[in-house]
Amino acid sequence: MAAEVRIFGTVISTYTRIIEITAEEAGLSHETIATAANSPANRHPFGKVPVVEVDGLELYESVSIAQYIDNAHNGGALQPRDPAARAVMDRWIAIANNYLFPLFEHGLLMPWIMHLYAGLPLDEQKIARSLPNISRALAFCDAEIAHDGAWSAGAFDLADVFLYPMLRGVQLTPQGGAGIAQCPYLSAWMAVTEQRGSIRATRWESEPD
Ligand SMILES: N[C@@H](CCC(=O)N[C@@H](CS)C(=O)NCC(=O)O)C(=O)O
Repeated sequence: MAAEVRIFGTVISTYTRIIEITAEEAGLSHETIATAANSPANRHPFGKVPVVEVDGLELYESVSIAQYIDNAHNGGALQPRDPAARAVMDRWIAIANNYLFPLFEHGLLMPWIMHLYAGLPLDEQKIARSLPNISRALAFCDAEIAHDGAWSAGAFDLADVFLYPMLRGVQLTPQGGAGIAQCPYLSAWMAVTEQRGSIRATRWESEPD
């Protein structure tokens, strides 16, 4: 029988995992169909992944997909009802999508992915150029958690769903792992979050147990 959520995306993609986590949280079966971002098979109009089939709908853009799954199948449990808490969650998802992901992806993750999976030499100069900004971003997250809990102050919500895979990808690189280790509040949040069932169930193959 086909899974309830069909996710067309690359297997080690941050955004594919965001949707996998959301489906797990909603108790929906899901399968990921390997689809390269810029391939003819990909139906995203801007060549991104994932594209998702659920309830006879074809959805793209992860905020929209995650909110749909949570609203339609999880009673909105991953979205605070209180307007102020909702604004905090939305702000952190925007920070994750607009600032953190591009910084991490281009400056650190892609150089490592191209090295490990495409056999190219590691672009150490690009990483070195990006590290100061990445360190500042990690320190910002750490200070925000220390100050008022930031996105982690309330119950587990969509901000956690978006931020964990982004930060986990960073943590799995030598430079990112060292950077996060210097951020005690961020490290503590990661250690707690990685124990959650939906996070454990969606671990990348490359992740150690
Ligand atoms: N705005 C998109 C972003 C998705 C995205 O950037 N996905 C990455 C993979 S994690 C991608 O498609 N990268 C390929 C590329 O940019 O060419 C969403 O929210 O779904």
